Amino acid sequence: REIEDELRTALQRDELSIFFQPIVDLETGRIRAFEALIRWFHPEKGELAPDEFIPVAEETGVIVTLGNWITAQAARIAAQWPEDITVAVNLSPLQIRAPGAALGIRNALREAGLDPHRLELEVTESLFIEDNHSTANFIQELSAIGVKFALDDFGTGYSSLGYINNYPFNKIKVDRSFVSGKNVGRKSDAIIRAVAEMGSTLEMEIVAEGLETLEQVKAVREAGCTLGQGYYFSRAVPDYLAAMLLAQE
Ligand code: G
Ligand code: G
Ligand code: MN
Ligand code: NA
Repeated sequence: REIEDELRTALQRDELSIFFQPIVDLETGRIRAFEALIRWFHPEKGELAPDEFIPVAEETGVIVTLGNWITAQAARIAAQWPEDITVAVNLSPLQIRAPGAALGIRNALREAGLDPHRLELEVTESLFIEDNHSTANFIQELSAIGVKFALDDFGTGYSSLGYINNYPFNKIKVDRSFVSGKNVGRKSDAIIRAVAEMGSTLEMEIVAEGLETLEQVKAVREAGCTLGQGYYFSRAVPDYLAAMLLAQE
């Protein structure tokens, strides 16, 4: 596959870069974290969205090398931010199941000099469909040194409460389909409220994703979400702009 070969060389050619989208405290309006989101600036095709190449990277196994690079870069940049700001990195199931996955993360942290508490790994429910030892070990080993875990895209997969019961998530990210779009209404609002209620009891932060309007921000804050993310606050921006946003706080 053409895109596969290109992806292998994209790293060496410096075509990939990491953007950062703020995650905002809905009470204070202050930035609490940034989610790292990969971008590929292809010399001929222009900007490629992760949806166009992450699946290829997963199928071909390139995701392991790519993922290690992303975590290392994100950690290096986050190490320059104030100490109370964390960085969230998305992990593919395949990356987590690969041999030495936890070691790769630990090395990235050590090389960047980033406190493990300042790294949050975002995983989706699809990770647990194949419930195996390597997943459980990965999560246990890293949470033992302080790395945080967030359950991403919550509500789009199996949404089993068993995952929340069995794993040490400190955050749940409610999928943006509950916040915007044609299926938003009384039902989605009640679901967000229920998740937020659970979050407050279990001392988990609840992030509302995909916030695009002030109306949505008010609604999810009222429903009990503690954090928000979306174009209303900011798109994902290059690292120098992330630093500027922090300087303005
Ligand atoms: O960045 P959006 O901007 O387009 O991202 C689209 C999808 O790609 C999201 O589901 C997101 O989780 C995923 N994604 C973005 N960056 C990364 C990354 O660094 N690693 C992995 N595994 N997925 C990513
Ligand atoms: O699956 P994950 O949550 O990691 O993906 C984040 C994706 O959501 C990225 O593609 C990011 O660019 C996108 N995103 C972030 N904020 C918004 C928003 O306010 N509206 C929409 N439509 N997409 C958003
Ligand atoms: Mn995510
Ligand atoms: Na998400």
